[in-house]
Amino acid sequence: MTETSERIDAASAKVLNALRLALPSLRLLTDPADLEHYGRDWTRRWAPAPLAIALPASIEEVQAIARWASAHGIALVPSGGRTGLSGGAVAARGELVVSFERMNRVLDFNAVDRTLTVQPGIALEAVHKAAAEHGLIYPVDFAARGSCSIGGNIATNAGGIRVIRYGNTREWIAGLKLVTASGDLLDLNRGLIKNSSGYDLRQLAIGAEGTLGLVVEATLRLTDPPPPSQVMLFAVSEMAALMRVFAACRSRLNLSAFEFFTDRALHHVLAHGAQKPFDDVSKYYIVTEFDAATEAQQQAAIDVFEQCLNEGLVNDGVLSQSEAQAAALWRLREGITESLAAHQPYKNDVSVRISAVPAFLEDMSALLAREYPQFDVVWFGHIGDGNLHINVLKPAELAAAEFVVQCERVTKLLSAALARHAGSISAEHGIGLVKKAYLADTRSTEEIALMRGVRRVFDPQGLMNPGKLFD
Ligand code: 2HG
Ligand code: ZN
Repeated sequence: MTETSERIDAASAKVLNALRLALPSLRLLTDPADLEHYGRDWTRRWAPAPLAIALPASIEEVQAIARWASAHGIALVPSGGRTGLSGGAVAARGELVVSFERMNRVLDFNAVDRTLTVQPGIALEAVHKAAAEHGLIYPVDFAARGSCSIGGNIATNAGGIRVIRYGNTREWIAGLKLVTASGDLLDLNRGLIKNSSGYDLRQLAIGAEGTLGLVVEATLRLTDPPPPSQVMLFAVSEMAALMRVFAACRSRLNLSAFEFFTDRALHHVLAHGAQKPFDDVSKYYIVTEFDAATEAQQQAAIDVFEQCLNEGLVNDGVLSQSEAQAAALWRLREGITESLAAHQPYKNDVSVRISAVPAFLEDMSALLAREYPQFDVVWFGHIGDGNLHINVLKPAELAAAEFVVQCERVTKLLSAALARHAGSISAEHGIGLVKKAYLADTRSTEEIALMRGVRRVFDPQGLMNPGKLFD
């Protein structure tokens, strides 16, 4: 060990001792295996190097941690399920990771307000279960439901597969408790439906990626379960047909999801154990879910399929006849991320207005074909919301760093295309560390200056998840 690293270690030990003294009951982890485990998210691009991991059990402990951090100039990285895809939960620069793993309970259900108050570390799936126990639903949903946490969903304003009907996470947050950098506790909106009393700091904190404070409690709005539904899978040959199928479906069916993926995505998900839906291969596939409570609604789905077939928009289709069949069709879409993970994919998560999707798709496919001739490029996503995911797979023989350099060059071009189509470089995964360099392409200089200003007001020392969103 060099003299400098010994000095750093001694300084770290001293600040950690100050934390132990201030909070003797706080659980702190410093084992290398824990630092590695809690210091990263699903991006796997940065080597984790946190100072330590704190596992607070109460809001008071989180407040004390924030006060200690501010006194000693230590950066804090909030941590939930660490399923993020943008590096938002990465701790690679001696930060203290604040894991909400122990703050994972349901605190309250209010039947009149139809709200569920939870701690930030609760998994999305546990929220779904808790809502179901009261005959209600929390409608935000996506494939990582079992491992992602509500705190992380709030930090990124998570979207998912039912945004088309229910909107993003921000629509469902009735109240938030936030611990600021100074250790103050803000009780924001307190479950109110109507509140016209100035700036909505709750909404500011949603999607702020932990840069404005630590979410320590959330009151979630719940709603009635949807009517029975069916799932239909379409096989489509032409890119230009995708949004025409969307228009046909939307005009006749009450949609709760409209998702797409390409033949490359199907190839990987089948290789990962999913069931083949059709004998023939098509270039594109659509998975759509819609209300099918009545015979008329079920017939409408068949009519839409026939109409699309007659107009030459689709080649084939499957309509689920049971929950098991619906789940098998969903697996083709929801299993994609996992099926690609071994290929160390470089991910884009972009959006444009729904009306701009056809023109953007044209531009994007030309750009990707031109710039990535040598790579396996997999597209899929929430096309009914204008949100596309692009996963570029790393060839086994290419070094990870070189692969990222190549993908970043193309992302710059993609970002310029998004600017032309008035889109966003991140639809639902957040900016984190991964997309900082592109933020200015789809947010104006004035907006970014104001965002930085807001951040300074909340966190003058810049200790709350620094380096995420912007430097
Ligand atoms: C999804 O829609 C997730 O499945 C993950 O947002 C997307 O892996 C991805 O790029
Ligand atoms: Zn998604």
